[in-house]
Amino acid sequence: MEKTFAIIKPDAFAAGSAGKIIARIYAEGFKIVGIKKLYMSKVEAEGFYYVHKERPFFGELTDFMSSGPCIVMALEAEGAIKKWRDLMGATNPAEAAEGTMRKEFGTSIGENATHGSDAPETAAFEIPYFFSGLELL
Ligand code: 3AN
Repeated sequence: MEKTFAIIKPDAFAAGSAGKIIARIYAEGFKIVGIKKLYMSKVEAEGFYYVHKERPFFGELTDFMSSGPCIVMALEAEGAIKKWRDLMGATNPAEAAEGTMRKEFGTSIGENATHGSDAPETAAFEIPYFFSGLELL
């Protein structure tokens, strides 16, 4: 079994879409091994997205991620990383396939409803950034 890290971003949380997204996560066969609501600070968002710090949208991205509460999750399934990336859809909601979370709940490339780890090394950084071992029992 593989674990991945997921976020229901501030746009989707504020829109009241968290319940629908979580229902879909269960329907696709993931186990939710960690889940909590939090309101990231700018500094916490910068630390989470440090790999993007040289990108032109870093300021916009970290402002948005610290603009309101979100839900962070650790998801478990066979091939969880790819499975959740597939369910999320393309980064730009306009290019995301029908039935994906970003198509359904995202509004722009920045405000795209969900986040998911893109590789095992990323998940290995992202899960413990937000969860202690005790929270994943
Ligand atoms: P993904 O989340 O699909 O792996 P990345 O890693 O390219 O996408 O980008 C990380 C996050 O940065 C995206 N989820 C998105 O919210 C934001 N982002 C990416 N490209 C842009 C952009 N051109 N303008 C604003 N935000 C962006």
